[in-house]
Amino acid sequence: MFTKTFSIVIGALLSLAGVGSANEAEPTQFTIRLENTSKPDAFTAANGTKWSLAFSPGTAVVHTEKSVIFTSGKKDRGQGLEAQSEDGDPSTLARSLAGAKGVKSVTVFNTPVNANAPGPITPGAAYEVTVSAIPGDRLTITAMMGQSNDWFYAPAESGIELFKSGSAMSGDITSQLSMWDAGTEVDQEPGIGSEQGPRQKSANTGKAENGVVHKVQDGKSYSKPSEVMRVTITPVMPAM
Ligand SMILES: [Ca+2]
Ligand SMILES: [Ca+2]
Repeated sequence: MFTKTFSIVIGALLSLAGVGSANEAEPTQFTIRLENTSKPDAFTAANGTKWSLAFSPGTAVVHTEKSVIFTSGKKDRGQGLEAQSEDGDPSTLARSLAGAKGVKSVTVFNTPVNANAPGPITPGAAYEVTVSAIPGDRLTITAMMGQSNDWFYAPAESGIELFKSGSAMSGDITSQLSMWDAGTEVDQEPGIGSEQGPRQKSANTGKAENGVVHKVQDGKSYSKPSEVMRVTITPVMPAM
């Protein structure tokens, strides 16, 4: 009697394990929302000019390897992070990353929610993008700090874990982002620099920096993602 019960229990456990692994092989879809929570004219330059913060189009990259886009303390790899950070143009970066080792997908986001055309997100506006992933996958998103020479928002180079102990991540992930300097263009004062995104005469204009990718930690609110943006991730339940 005991033996029979035992084998029934084992059989049930085995079939549960089978169901579990089938579910794990099924990718989870995630909606990522990046919202500009800053206020219009929130910032004042040294010369008294008021300016608003905007974030550029960017990439949402699902990857398995760490450091697929940059390495902190090393020079930019020349794969498009420069155009992302200086001009708010993620297209070259997206092309370089597509099919790269350890990269599973690259999705460009460039059109704000409820807008008809690509453009930056101004205060109150948001981008939304959907990616799919399985346990073990990581997420990196990139977007330019639009009033800078070469600053971009991204998580640490290892990316954000999309699953914890097999469960899909959900909620506010803003605290996992930082603001980085790509080390490719010499910085001017944010919001008024003549060679910055909104004011430069054409793309890729400005004094070359020949520096390394590094975090910007100047104490300003726009350098702290949680003070100027909200990034949330929501697993989308599969249709039954
Ligand atoms: Ca710089
Ligand atoms: Ca520039």
